[in-house]
Amino acid sequence: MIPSHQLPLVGLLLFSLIPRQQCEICEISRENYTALNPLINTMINSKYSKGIQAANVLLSLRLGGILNQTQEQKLMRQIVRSVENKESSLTSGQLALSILALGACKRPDEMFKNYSDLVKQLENKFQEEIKNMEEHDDNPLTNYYQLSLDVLALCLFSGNYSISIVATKFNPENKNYYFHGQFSVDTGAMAVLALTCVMRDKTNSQNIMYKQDLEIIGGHIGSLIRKILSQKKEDGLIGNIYSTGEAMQALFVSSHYYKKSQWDCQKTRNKVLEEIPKGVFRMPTAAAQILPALLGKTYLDVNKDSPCVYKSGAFNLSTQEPTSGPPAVSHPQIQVNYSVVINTTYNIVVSVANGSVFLDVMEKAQKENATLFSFTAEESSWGPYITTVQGIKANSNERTYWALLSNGKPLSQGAGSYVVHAGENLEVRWSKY
Ligand code: CBY
Repeated sequence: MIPSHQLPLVGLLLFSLIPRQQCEICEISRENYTALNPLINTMINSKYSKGIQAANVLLSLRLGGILNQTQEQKLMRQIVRSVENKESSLTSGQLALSILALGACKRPDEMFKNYSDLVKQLENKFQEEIKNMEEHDDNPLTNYYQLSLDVLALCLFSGNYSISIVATKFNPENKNYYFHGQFSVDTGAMAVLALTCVMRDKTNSQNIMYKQDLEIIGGHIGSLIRKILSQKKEDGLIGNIYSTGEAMQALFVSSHYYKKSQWDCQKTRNKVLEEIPKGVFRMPTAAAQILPALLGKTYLDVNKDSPCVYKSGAFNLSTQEPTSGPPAVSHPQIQVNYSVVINTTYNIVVSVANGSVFLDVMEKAQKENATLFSFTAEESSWGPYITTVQGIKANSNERTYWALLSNGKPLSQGAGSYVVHAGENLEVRWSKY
């Protein structure tokens, strides 16, 4: 007889014994691999100014076993340079992603051996995130997407972290899962991957202290999966096109938390495949975040102890610049309205070349009136992130940022990639998430 209070734990143990094949994974078949060529070529042929972009790309290509050793070495060197560069201090999630990428598999001529050093650094950065939350009204230094990456990397690379802190902080009702009150699918999906790693890692542990926390964490995963599924769209996407890959990964690793009838994996996959030729994934990070799911892989497949696989022969890799890109900038000029909204609205009409992006409009406006339209941007893995306008700076302790809008609606692309249209009303608005 099992005492009733132990039943949830027994259930949890049984779940963890379910063989992985039962997971709902709908990777594309080998014959259809050519559909992935634009993604892979974008990743391989881009020039990475930032190590963090290279980390996203290396992780993705390693999970797919796509690179040859020379290409891999080039990406590794860039990442190693960025983690060793003392001046550019990485955020916790950037370091976590670098660890995942560098350690995703074991190479015979391992060129980077100081994992344990990096993992120690990550333990400290994770602690700083938690400390900041305690001191600043539950706001981390970065965000919950990055805290999830932290837990995931610590879990996969045998770092130290407190399970009870994970159980408390990752409660799905925590405000950090939401922007403007809207559940962030990207964030929830990354948290599911991290929490699932913790569950798998600790379920067989003899430590009785973990029991209660693991039950709580299991509850969090269930609830996050429900929230992710509630963001399913008619066309199969989950959240938007850029969150769908990570949502798929989360659903792959947690298939016993939902019924088969609740998610049509093929429909989601086919919609994503339809979008590839349209150039939707022409940013290397966008390509890197969608690829693993299409190959049936997840970040939980990162295995620091198994050798790297190189099967680039299965793909048609070109060394040319990716062809699908924004429409070639042609001469005709177009006019757009641009405004900065704080409490007052500052308007200007600017003309830019057809095919220009949001950032070009901001630069043109700044040139015409440096007082009203001055701004600064920082390079992120998704391209430029606008940090200040008129000297007013985004601040994560206050949850403030500069939102980008077109005709009153928030954009789902950043300033460096959104292509503007004639007559459009573009806006940067001082906002709180
Ligand atoms: N990555 C991160 O730290 C970012 C996590 C993330 C959830 C991310 C989306 C998802 C991802 N896969 O990386 C995220 N965005 C966050 C957390 C945020 C907030 C950052 C605040 C903080 N303290 O860290 C914030 C402020 C709410 C935010 N994103 C703002 C914006 C707008 C940026 C405007 C600017 N000032 O430059 C913008 C453009 C939305 C808007 N209309 O204002 C925006 N984000 C977008 C569009 C996106 C998507 C990018 C898609 C694309 N093709 O460019 C996104 C993928 C992402 C990056 N944001 Co945020 C979400 C989506 O659409 N699915 C970890 C690090 C190691 O790389």
